[in-house]
Amino acid sequence: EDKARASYEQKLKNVQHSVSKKLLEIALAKKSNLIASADVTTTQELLALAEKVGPHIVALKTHIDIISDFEYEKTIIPLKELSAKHQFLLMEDRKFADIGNTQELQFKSGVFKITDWADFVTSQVIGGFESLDCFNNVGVVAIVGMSSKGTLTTSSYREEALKITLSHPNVIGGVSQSSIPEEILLFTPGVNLADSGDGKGQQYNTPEYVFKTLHSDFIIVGRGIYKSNNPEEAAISYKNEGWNAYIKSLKI
Ligand code: BMP
Repeated sequence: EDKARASYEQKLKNVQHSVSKKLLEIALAKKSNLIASADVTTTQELLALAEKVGPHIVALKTHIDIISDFEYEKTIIPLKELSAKHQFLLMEDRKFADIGNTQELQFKSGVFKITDWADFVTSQVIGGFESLDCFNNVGVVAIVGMSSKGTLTTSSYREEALKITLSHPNVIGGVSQSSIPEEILLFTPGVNLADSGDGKGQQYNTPEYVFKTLHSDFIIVGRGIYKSNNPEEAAISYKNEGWNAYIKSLKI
C-alpha cells in the first residue's frame, strides 16, 4: 500500500551525518535525485562522463578498480576538480566485505587510496558492526539488498543488515530494493527506462516505481546513461523522471 513519504526538507532536518546533509542539499538545489554510475574503464571516459552529467547529478558513483589506466594524479585530481566545479559528490562503490582490519587497508592503502577522495563508499555489512568503524571520515552506504536475480539478501538477511545500518554512526543509508526506515537514506540501483534486465541477472525498475513504492531517496543509473548516444540528454531525462516521481510520491 502506498503512503506519502518524507520530503528531502524533512529528512534534512533529521539527518546527523554531514554527507547525508550535503546529498540532500544538492538534491534540493539541483532538483535532482540522480546518481550516475560511471562504469567505464578508462580515465578519459570517466572524466568526459563526469563533465557531461556533472551539472545534473547529486553524486557520481565509481568502480575505481575497473579503470585500466588509473593513476592518482591523472584520474583522481581532475575528477575532484569536476566534482567541485559541478557540485556533485563522489561515491566509490567498493562494496567492502571483509574484517575491519582488511577493509581499513583496502580503504586507505593500495593505489586507489579511497580514503583521500571519496565522499562516501558502499560496504557490505557481512563483517559485522565493527567492520565499519574504519570509515569514520566518509559516509557509508550499507548493502542491505541487491538488485540481481537470485541474490542471497533474503528478508531475514536484510533485517539483520538493517540493524547495523541503523545503529552505526558512519552509515548514512542503504542500497536496497525494499523500503527502509525514514531516518536513513535509501539508494536504489537497477533503474532503467528502456530495459527490464541485462541478461546477466540485473533486474530493472522504473523511477516511478522506486519513488512511489519504495520511497527511495536516490536512483542509481549506469548503462541507461553512459551507454546512451547522448549521456547528457539521458542524464537530464533520468533527472526529470526521478524528480517528478519524487514530487508525485509526496502527494499520495
Ligand atoms: P546499471 O544501471 O548499468 O545496471 O548499473 C548499476 C550499477 O549499480 C552498477 O555499478 C552495479 O555495480 C550497482 N549495483 C547494482 O546494480 N545492484 C545492487 O544491488 C548494488 C549495486 O551497487
